[in-house]
Amino acid sequence: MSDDVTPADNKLTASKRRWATEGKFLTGRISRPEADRLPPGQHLVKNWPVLDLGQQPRITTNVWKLDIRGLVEVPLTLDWQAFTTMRQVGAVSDIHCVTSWSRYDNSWNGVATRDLLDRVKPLPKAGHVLLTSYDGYTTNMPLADFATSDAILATGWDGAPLTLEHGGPMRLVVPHLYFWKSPKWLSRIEFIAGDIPGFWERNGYHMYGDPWREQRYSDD
Ligand SMILES: Nc1nc2c(c(=O)[nH]1)N[C@H]1C(S)=C(S)[C@@H](COP(=O)(O)O)O[C@H]1N2
Ligand SMILES: [Mo]
Repeated sequence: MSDDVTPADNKLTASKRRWATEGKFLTGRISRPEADRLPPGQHLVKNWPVLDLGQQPRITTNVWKLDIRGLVEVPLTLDWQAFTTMRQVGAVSDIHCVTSWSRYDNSWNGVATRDLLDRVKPLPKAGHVLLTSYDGYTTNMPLADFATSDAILATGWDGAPLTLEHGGPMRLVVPHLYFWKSPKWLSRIEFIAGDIPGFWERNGYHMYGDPWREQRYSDD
């Protein structure tokens, strides 16, 4: 009997530790009744609006690369072949845009941020990530948020390759933050110690951007 208990306990302890780490930085990740699925001030749309700085960089997969730099043990540059041969996962999540639309049940596929983190091994002093895209867009977030279990480096949506207008060939999706924190056409992930504001964060948006606390603008 006790032989069965010990491994199970270890597994449970590991899970609990992981849940505690995730929960530490997050609100809105506890399960909610369906009626509370829409964050305050949001309305539901069925279409999928396109929002960006107006320039959609056309990066073909033969020249595409992703740079992972900064406070990591193993800096990496991945080309399309190397990236798409990493373990592929699916994730279904809701989109909440700061301009007040939300879209439910988006089905993504790609590489889990956790699998990337396992490869590059962030150093203990890495507290945040600064993300840069092929159109010059930048955004920032705590490492703990980048590392959530449903955050995905997405190459597909709804069973098809992600379209250019929505960030193809690859975008990040971090569903528990407003959608401006999900950079399209991602090209670089830099691990940094302290938080550095990205494009919208320097232009009046909130540094963190939790839809459940309506963290839309920086003076909130
Ligand atoms: N590279 C890049 N990523 C970006 C943006 C951008 O301008 N450039 N806009 C952000 C904003 S404000 C939103 S709401 C979403 C929109 O994504 P969508 O066009 O796929 O709906 O992308 C985010 N990621
Ligand atoms: Mo947005």
